[in-house]
Amino acid sequence: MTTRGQAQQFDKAAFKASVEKHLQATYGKTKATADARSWYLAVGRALAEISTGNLLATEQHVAEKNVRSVNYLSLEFLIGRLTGNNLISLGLYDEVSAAVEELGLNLTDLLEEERDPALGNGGLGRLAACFMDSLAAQEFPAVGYGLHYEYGLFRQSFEDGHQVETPDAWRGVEGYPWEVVRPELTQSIGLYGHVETYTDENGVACRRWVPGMQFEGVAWDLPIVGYDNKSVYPLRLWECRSSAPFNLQRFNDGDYVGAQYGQLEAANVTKVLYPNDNHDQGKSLRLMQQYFHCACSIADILRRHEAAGNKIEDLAKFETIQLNDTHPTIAIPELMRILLDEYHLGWDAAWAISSKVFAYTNHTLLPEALETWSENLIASMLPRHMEIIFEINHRFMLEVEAKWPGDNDKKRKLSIIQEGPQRMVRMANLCVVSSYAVNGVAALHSELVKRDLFPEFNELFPGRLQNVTNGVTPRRWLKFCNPGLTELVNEKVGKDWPANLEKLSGLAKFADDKAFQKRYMAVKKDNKQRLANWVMENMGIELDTNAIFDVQIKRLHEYKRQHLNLLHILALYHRLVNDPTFDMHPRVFIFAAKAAPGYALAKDIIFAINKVAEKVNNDPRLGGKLKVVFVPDYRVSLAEIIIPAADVSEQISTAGFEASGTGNMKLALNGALTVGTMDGANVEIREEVGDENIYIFGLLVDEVQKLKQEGYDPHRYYNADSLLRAALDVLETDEFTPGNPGQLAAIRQNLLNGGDPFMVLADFADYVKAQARVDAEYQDQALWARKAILNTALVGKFSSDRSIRDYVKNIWKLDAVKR
Ligand code: 26Y
Repeated sequence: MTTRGQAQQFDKAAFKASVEKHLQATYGKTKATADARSWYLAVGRALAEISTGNLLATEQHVAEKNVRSVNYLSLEFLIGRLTGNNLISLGLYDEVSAAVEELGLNLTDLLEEERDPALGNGGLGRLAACFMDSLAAQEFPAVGYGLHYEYGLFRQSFEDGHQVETPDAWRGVEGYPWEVVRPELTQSIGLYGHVETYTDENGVACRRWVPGMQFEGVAWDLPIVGYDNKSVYPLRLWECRSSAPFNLQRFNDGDYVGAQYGQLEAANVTKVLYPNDNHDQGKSLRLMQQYFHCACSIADILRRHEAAGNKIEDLAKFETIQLNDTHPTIAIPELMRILLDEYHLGWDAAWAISSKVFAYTNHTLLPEALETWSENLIASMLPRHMEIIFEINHRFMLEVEAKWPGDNDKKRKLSIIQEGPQRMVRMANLCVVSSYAVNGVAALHSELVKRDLFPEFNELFPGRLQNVTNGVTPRRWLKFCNPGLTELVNEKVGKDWPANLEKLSGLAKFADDKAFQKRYMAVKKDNKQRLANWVMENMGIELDTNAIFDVQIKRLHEYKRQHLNLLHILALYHRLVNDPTFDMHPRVFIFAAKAAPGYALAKDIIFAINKVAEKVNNDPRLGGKLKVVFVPDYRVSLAEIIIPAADVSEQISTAGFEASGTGNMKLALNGALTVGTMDGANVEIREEVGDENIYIFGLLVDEVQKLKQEGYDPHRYYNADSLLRAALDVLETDEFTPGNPGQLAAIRQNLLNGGDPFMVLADFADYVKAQARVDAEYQDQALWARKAILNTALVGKFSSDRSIRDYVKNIWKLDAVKR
């Protein structure tokens, strides 16, 4: 990795001195007492000094230019480790590597000391991180706004095959070296209380909120370092603290312990990331988190706007706010409240601003993931916001009446308020009504948003519903995680592909070049060896790098169908043991996934895969043909090892359920061939790489929907397919849980008697066929190499730089500001 034109000036002696200074002054260690962790911290701090300087300078530069910015609001930013990535963006990887070597250290080892900041669950949070990277790389002015959780996503281990969760104190005792606290940006945030009417100095009756509780929001900035440029943007994370050390009144009344309650409660607000992915639970503390996040962020946006000397009427000219799913929806009534009650604008003036500021990204069609909050909860926690939501809805209902006079079904369906024993606020409806743009995250998904989720909104607001296909940052997901392939690619297409991923298409002409194929496959083999070493060291399982490395890495969810993968493994196992005519190329099935702690079936699936792994990995009858590895504690830094080592990428969701997927893009970029359904971005990956370079199987969206309507019967498939029967029935035995039959039966129960909600059985036979094609074609190494090379070459579209340019052009309308 070499230095490029825009790279940071680097003074090695000064850098070493800075590291040694931090080792002592910041972390209290001498060279004699320092361990690897303290050295990593000191190196991190020394680097952060550079990026913080650039962050403050960029902030000032952007403010002086007074240009339009995007504010990306997200409850999750799954950024992963920053040190290695920032070194690449700064163009200092080799320089710092040499500098730390002179201190007697190895950079690769030091980087392993960093804990992953796991401030997100999965795809949605990781997308936010890739987007920040691409905004900075292309210098589109941006601020990321999130929460400074004390504990990130739980850490996962296995005990006798069962998932065990432990807290993730990602900052450690010493704090995270890359973050900088910004006390001057502190915000004061209210909750609860009541709304009152008062008369202003002009004799006008006004409404205002009198909160019953006050919190403080403290800003922590993480630097998002622009690749090959001098811009650094803030990822601003809010930490909740109690405003006063205690409630003075109660303290004076002698209630010392009660007086500290505020503090205890405030400490809870940003204590921990909710670990649910695509499943709404409606917990009141979560609403508190959402409001705290939005109130701090909106106040900070308005602070910047005013500091630049801009008028409030011009807010939409200078600021746009992207809502990452509905999680920050409460920002909408919060901005309206401030415009109405603090700036004293009339409703129409306030709405004219607000409705041009917000844009909303939808990430899911799953009904259980669409957020609703009870009116009672909102009214008690945020009484003024509830009034404003009612007013937005009232005016919207008039629009619906004008469009479809007398049609009460339409009103019921579109209303922001869902009627029932408990009235509920539909956050997605509030978003669509209040945003100037709404987008899905892949072409198919966006079509389904228009056709199935919001058809009437699409009629009412033509052009509002759009598509922006997701992408991933090529810096982290190729250049940083796959140095071997990076070197090959540099040689063939030049070194500017990390900022221009379409340039990878220049590789296509080498797809049939035998020498290139050999080198490409040699890189893959090295990467497989690196993963095999990791698995040996951490799990004690030996892997043969001649085997096909087949990976499924993503959250554990029924719709993602890890159990379909499992049934295929059971089918292979059954054949290897019982069918002497059956043979296959050795294959290693690699899983990594966390299950939401309350999601019983997801945990059952993890347990089943672990139990099958135990048996299969030690069964001498299989001659080492089949290995199953469930890697614990899936996280960004593990993905960085697994993805470059993958031959096969499992993207096997039921068609219509995976909005996009982004792991599919990372894996294809690193030369894994996709086995996938026509779902999410798989459809577009197929379009790019061509049908012969991907293994597509399974029902199409319309077939899934039709089958469901006609009455889907899983028994039909069970009765017709003896291999499927064998795979399912073995789950009732004690084959994998000796002495304890039935421990894996819940999965079979769900599929056969639970109605198989995600049509696993319907897709089983076609999946097995697709996998047989993988097996056959892998044996022809030249053919496989060609396909893998073409995958790397042809997925340039899936750079998050392109996604961001789509947002900029079609939604945000920003100009780049070069530093
Ligand atoms: C309501 C709450 C419990 C909730 C929390 C997290 C709901 C959803 C989520 C997370 C959703 C998520 O990660 N969605 C994924 O977003 C990716 C980025 O767009 C998509 O690639 C992926 O298909 C989608 O499942």
